Amino acid sequence: MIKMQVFHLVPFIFFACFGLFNSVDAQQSPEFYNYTITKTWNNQTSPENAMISLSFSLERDPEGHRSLKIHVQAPFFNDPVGPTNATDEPFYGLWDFEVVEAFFLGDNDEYLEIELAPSSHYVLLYLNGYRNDTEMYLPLRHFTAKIDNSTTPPIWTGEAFIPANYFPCNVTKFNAYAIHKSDPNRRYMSLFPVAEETPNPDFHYLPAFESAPFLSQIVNPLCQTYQHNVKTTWDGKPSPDMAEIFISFFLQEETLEQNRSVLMEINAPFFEDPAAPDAGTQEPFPGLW
Ligand SMILES: *[C@@H]1O[C@H](CO)[C@@H](O)[C@H](O)[C@H]1NC(C)=O
Ligand SMILES: *[C@@H]1O[C@H](CO)[C@@H](O)[C@H](O)[C@H]1NC(C)=O
Ligand SMILES: *[C@@H]1O[C@H](CO)[C@@H](O)[C@H](O)[C@H]1NC(C)=O
Ligand SMILES: *[C@@H]1O[C@H](CO)[C@@H](O)[C@H](O)[C@H]1NC(C)=O
Ligand SMILES: *[C@@H]1O[C@H](CO)[C@@H](O)[C@H](O)[C@H]1NC(C)=O
Ligand SMILES: *[C@@H]1O[C@H](CO)[C@@H](O)[C@H](O)[C@H]1NC(C)=O
Ligand SMILES: CC(=O)N[C@H]1CO[C@H](CO)[C@@H](O)[C@@H]1O
Repeated sequence: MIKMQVFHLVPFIFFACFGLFNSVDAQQSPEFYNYTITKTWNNQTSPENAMISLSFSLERDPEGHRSLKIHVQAPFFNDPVGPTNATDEPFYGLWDFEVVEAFFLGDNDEYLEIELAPSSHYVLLYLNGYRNDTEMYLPLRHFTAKIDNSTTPPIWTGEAFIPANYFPCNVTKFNAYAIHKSDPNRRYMSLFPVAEETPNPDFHYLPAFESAPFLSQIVNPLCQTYQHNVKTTWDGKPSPDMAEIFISFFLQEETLEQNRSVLMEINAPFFEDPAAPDAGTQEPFPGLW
């Protein structure tokens, strides 16, 4: 009888996993979602007539990880001059330099803050509620920036792949920004600005964020769960013990440390009948059924 239940479960788990991987592997040619920042944070025309173009597309990074690709094109002020620190590590405090930023808001006021600089520095923060940093050093493996001094004004372009598993669940709104020049001419620009009479710039002001159709395509695989419960015997009859077994699958995207896998979580009544085998748990146990 116990063996029957095992046979019943094995194909079920197999098909569930098969479905998960299939849905993830579908890759379409990318569509671009383009935006241009032209206003200051409080809805004024930029004194420099600065235009910052952002283009988003859902693409896999060079290592095959699902990502949001961000392409930036912006005037290069070289004011303030960028930092000289190494560019392969997050630069906490990059907002004090020349930067272009994008913030993505999801469930429970969780949001991802992305800052990219012409000097190839970056910083990515994850926040849980208004200005509540919970991650400040998220690594970005694929970001390149280029400066072109041959144009007037000079421009910089940048291309970053933001891993899908960095985003909050249910990304519904976003905003984008640019900061350049030095005090007293420091400029704070916003894609979705606030009203003119607002006293101070605050890029974390979440009510200014707006929705966009592409945001629903940013799916963090860690947010996807598949739940099933088993409450019948192998032949479809109700369990004589009223037993109900809950099985959840969490699709894990590959990380730096781990290949892609399915996390399976089980919640079941514990009968202790028969008693557990008297053997170590470090090795597979043939005959567990
Ligand atoms: C959107 O941006 C992409 C990448 O920068 C560019 O190739 C494309 O021409 C832009 N599309 C439109 C309609 O401007
Ligand atoms: C940049 O380099 C300076 C000088 O070495 C150091 O004091 C500073 O902490 C570095 N900043 C960051 C954000 O790593
Ligand atoms: C900030 O985030 C932490 C960690 O997620 C959470 O426990 C805390 O309640 C948050 N604080 C506020 C003020 O939202
Ligand atoms: C562009 O000009 C700035 C100074 O204005 C200089 O620091 C930088 O190296 C130049 N970059 C290139 C690619 O020529
Ligand atoms: C910004 O200005 C435009 C008109 O130029 C207006 O339609 C819009 O409502 C303003 N936005 C805010 C947030 O005040
Ligand atoms: C991930 O997969 C690669 C290629 O199959 C393998 O070489 C590597 O050992 C795996 N890493 C882990 C942590 O399982
Ligand atoms: C409101 C909403 O869209 N909720 C969704 C959030 O994300 C989870 C996991 O992807 C979905 O199951 C919810 O429907």
